[in-house]
Amino acid sequence: MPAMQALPAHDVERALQAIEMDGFVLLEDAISAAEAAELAGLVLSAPDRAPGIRGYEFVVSLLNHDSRFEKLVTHPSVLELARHLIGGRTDTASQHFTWPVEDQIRLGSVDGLLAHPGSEFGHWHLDSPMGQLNPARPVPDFPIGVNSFWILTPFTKETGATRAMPGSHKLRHLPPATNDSLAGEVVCCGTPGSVVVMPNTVWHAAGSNVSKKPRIAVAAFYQPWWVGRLTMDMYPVRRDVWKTLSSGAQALTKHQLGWNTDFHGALTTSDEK
Ligand SMILES: O=C(O)CCC(=O)C(=O)O
Ligand SMILES: [Fe+2]
Repeated sequence: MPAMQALPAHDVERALQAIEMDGFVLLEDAISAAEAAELAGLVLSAPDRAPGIRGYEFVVSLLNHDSRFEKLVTHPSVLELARHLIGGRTDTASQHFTWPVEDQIRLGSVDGLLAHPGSEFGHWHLDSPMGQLNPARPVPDFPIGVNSFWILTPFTKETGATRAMPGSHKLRHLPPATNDSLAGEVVCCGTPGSVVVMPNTVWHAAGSNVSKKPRIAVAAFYQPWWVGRLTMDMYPVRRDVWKTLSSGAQALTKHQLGWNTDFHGALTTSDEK
């Protein structure tokens, strides 16, 4: 079974090469195992859930639950990769406009990815907005978002680790509409505290958790400064919470303060399930 490339968390240069070659990369031990365990517990106690496939829940809007999640979203290597992949130009010479460097990437969402024991295989997809584009047209050859999947409990085939297709970022079309295994897929195995960085040009799908424990991850999704609220299930950080965040996390989420909060979609709280 082929594996994804795994690198020390500080090695941004080689991580970019791995992303260029395969589409995604694992940064190992980007936070400590103890921090991962603490955050896994906080995902389990977070109240706002949106259902996924059977046995699977998105635990939405984690910064509103606990500001300790800002440790993930402001991780310097992940930010550097996101900035490189989707940030604006930093040279002023050939552009008639520029955008402040510190505002070139923004956070779309910070959600827990909770695959309970017995969860089903997820569907192969590209993250928003690629799946909303015209499927009869080529997928852009540049990303319009970068996801980071923080591994908080062990990711193995048995626990339902995310599956991903190396090289799919160069295919320029959507994956087949299936949740079956695809030839050439890799299972994104990793230990708690590691993070998979994956631009939204990469085919991927959740695995099925056949273990006895929940599989817990956090997805922090970064967008370029020229992209707005992609879906109504991206929930904004609350203003009172935003005021308590670090300046780095504030810069990444400030745009969300303008998002309408009247719409709550299929959001439920755990005592309403
Ligand atoms: O939970 C997983 O393994 C995948 C989740 C996913 O694809 C996503 O949140 O975009
Ligand atoms: Fe996804």
